[in-house]
Amino acid sequence: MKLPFAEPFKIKMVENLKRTTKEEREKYIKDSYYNLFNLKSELVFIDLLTDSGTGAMSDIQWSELMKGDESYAGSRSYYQLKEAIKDILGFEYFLPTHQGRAAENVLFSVLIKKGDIIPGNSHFDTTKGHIEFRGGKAVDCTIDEGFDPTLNYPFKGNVDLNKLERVFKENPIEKIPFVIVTITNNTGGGQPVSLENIKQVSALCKKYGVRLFIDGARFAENAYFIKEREEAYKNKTIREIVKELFSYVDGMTMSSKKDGMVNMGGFIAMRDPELFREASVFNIMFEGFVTYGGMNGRDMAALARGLYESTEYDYLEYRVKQVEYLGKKLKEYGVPILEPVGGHAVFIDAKRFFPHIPQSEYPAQLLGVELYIEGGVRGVEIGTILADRDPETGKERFPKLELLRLAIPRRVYTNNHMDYVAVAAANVFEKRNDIKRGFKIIYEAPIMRHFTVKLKRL
Ligand code: PLI
Repeated sequence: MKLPFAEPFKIKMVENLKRTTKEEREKYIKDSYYNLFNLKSELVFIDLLTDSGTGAMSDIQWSELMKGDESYAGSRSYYQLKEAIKDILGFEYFLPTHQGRAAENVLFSVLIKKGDIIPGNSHFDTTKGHIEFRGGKAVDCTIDEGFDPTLNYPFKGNVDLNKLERVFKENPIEKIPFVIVTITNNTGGGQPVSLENIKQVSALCKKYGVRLFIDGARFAENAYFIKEREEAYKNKTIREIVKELFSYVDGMTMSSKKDGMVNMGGFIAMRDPELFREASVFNIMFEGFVTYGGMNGRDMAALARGLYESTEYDYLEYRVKQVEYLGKKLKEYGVPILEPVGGHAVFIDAKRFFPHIPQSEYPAQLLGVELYIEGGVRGVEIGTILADRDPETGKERFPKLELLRLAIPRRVYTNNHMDYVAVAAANVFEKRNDIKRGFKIIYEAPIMRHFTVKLKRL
């Protein structure tokens, strides 16, 4: 018999979970104004809100914490991280930041002026927020295939070169400071970008003299998909793929809370010493001195090790296969999901789950609330609430995809947990026609409203 797949690690420490009843959860979520971000984590049984900063570190990473050097300037841990970034990603210069959005804040402070245009592939919400906060405009150039949740296409995160070139041609080129490609494309369903696409985007950017950056939060998962799905790279190692990919770009922003395998941290990495000097000024102002920038020495040491662990094939195979496993179970129960399944999360398609609920009543949020009540499982809405209002018109934006994301923390849950999640979702799906209405908003912030929104059942 062929040996079955098993996790390439064993568990050294456990964290107990608390069980609650359905009646209790109905009260908890009502008291939280139907906003899943307002729930205390101990009231959640399986927490799939995010894979960001929620992973389990390895024994070696924990031992790195003890070796961290907390010197204000010139910390040994900083140089350890600098070496790892050079070795794995190939960048000469880097600045640590306290997380990914802080990296965006620092880099965009250098590069974006009011009226600028920043093309990319479905910019993540903090990326779009930091662009719009500076009076810039994020233009989504994702391929059309990326917006069809039922289409099985291997690289749905790819940038459409025609759309990108149109942006270059239709605007004064000096208004386009850079292009940012997010790997994997989180907002679009954790979908990968092919190396061929990166190469072509890079060539187009060079032709027009526009810089190219990668939002690399999930670069290692993206590299796994390249190895599995892109013929030319099937015999390359993950690290060879990663090195080649970053060789085509000018720099990157990183939320180390994802493929950095740490609970907090981020960085900007780049090739250009002048950009490094300019960004250093903002890093010192917003984050901290250039050799710690908002990170503890020990966390930089754990991150250096995390970059090596996340680019190991065995780890990535386990990681992506667990996400696939949940997707397969949900499909078996008839729950409509976005396909193919992404690298870090399964996205349930709320438009097909609740076809009778209009986007103006937030069907993906409704699904999130019902799933919490059913099983104590917490996902996150990637839909109309997240899309915010148009900053110019003040009108709600109704995105093409209305999704509930079930993001799986790295090395945290077993496949028994995945079975539980799938049954909870199947139970909600069974009674979907008894759920007649969604929500209305009773409070919202002017930007990134999803974190603090208050809702009322209709
Ligand atoms: O949460 P931060 O500030 O460390 O990182 C921001 C960020 C940037 N880019 C991408 C692609 C992200 O996914 C991202 C954060 N993502 C979160 C929090 C998530 O739940 O997906």
